[in-house]
Amino acid sequence: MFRKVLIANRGEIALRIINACRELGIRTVAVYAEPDRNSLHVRFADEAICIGPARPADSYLSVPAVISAAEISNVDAIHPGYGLLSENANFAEVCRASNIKFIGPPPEITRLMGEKEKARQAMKEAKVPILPGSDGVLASIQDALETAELVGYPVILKAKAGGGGRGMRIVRAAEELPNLYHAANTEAANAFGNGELYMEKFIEDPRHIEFQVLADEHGNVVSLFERECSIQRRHQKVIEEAPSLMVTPAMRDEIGRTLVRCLKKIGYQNAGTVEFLMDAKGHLYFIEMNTRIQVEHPVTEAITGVDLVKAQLRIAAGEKLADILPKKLELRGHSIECRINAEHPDKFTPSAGKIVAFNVPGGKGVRVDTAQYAEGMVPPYYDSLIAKLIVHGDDRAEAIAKMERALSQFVVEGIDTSIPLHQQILKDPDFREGKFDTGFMDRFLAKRNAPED
Ligand code: MV4
Repeated sequence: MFRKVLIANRGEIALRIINACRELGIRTVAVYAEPDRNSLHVRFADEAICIGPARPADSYLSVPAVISAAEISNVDAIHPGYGLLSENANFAEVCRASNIKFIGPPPEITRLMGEKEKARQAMKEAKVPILPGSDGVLASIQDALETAELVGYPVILKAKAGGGGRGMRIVRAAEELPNLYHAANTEAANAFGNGELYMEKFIEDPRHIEFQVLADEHGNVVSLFERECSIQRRHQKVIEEAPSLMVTPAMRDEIGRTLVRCLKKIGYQNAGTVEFLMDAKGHLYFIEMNTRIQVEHPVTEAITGVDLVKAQLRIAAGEKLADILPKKLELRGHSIECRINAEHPDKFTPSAGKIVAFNVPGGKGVRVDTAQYAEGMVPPYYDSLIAKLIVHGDDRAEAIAKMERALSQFVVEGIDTSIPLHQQILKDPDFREGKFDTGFMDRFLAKRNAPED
């Protein structure tokens, strides 16, 4: 096992990784930007190194700053968490060249999955269901028009180098296509330095369902079932749960087996998430793969009992899945996560400043992942996520009841938070009945903000 690991992240995920290392007997090195000097990840790591000023490009996103800290502290490995450098293949390559283990897949795999159209073709070859669309990138507007005729409108143009909703255009008719192609092409070229586009059949208001996988460095792969993340606003997830109400045991098994076969073939390593869209008929289609630990990983931990961050560390240290996981993975109960953001619950404006009161709920089946505390500061420079509230019940109804109880006991004073928003969503009849898709938040906010009576 590693002797010492550097955590190239901040906030709740940095603390989450420190906790896993501590329990495995691994020493930890935190890195931090100046505004984070009083953060808990700095306090609870064995060592902490300031790597620069507030601006992420000059601190948490700076490859030289992070690598220098790793060299100075003489670590064996770096855990990147999520966001920041976690899906930067160049960073993983620099780690390799510096003889530091990057805790994640090899850079070649990260690069493959970052090229969305290549990932799509790799999944297609392994019989993972994909949406009808282009074979490879589109060569021209003419090519796009011909492909769209074959696929049938509406279609969606996506950037090969994109992901997460940036640089996409929905095309509903041929006459709109040239302008939208141009717009997507220009936007992608500016945002990602690569304007190449591909096309898929557009699914109206899909559900977003993702499968968690683990792969060791000896060719073994397992599926840890799915999470449903359809409660999103502007591509930011708000509430996640596991399992999905819409995935039957037969589908879970079928997709799981197919992914295991596919990822063995690709040579995948460490933790990963395979994203699917579900159409109104309940069919699942691959859209992209994330090569990192995700924010919502705790709902999978709740229903499987597996510590995914410990698994990442043990896999990266060369252990086999058979020695890490229980003999038979079983899905138990139902888990829900609410993302608590430092933002106004109605206006969604960010809310930075000093937290004056902070009470975290507890009790059976309640977990809070946070690096915040009373008198702590929420700096204005970073992501607004300040805590994740995760519950685990015997079934979905119990999970909802637990979440409502826990939210009512979660006190954050001094800044605005999304706690009241979560309380409103949990009361919504469609949410409670599981009748939702990625259009839920827009409908919910329209109802809430302009009630008929
Ligand atoms: C789609 C789609 C409909 N059809 N692709 C948005 C983020 C990126 N990961 C993929 N996205 C979408 N791709 C096809 N062919 C609709 C979305 C989409 C979406 C997907 C998941 C969760 C929320 C979403 C919100 C709007 C659009």
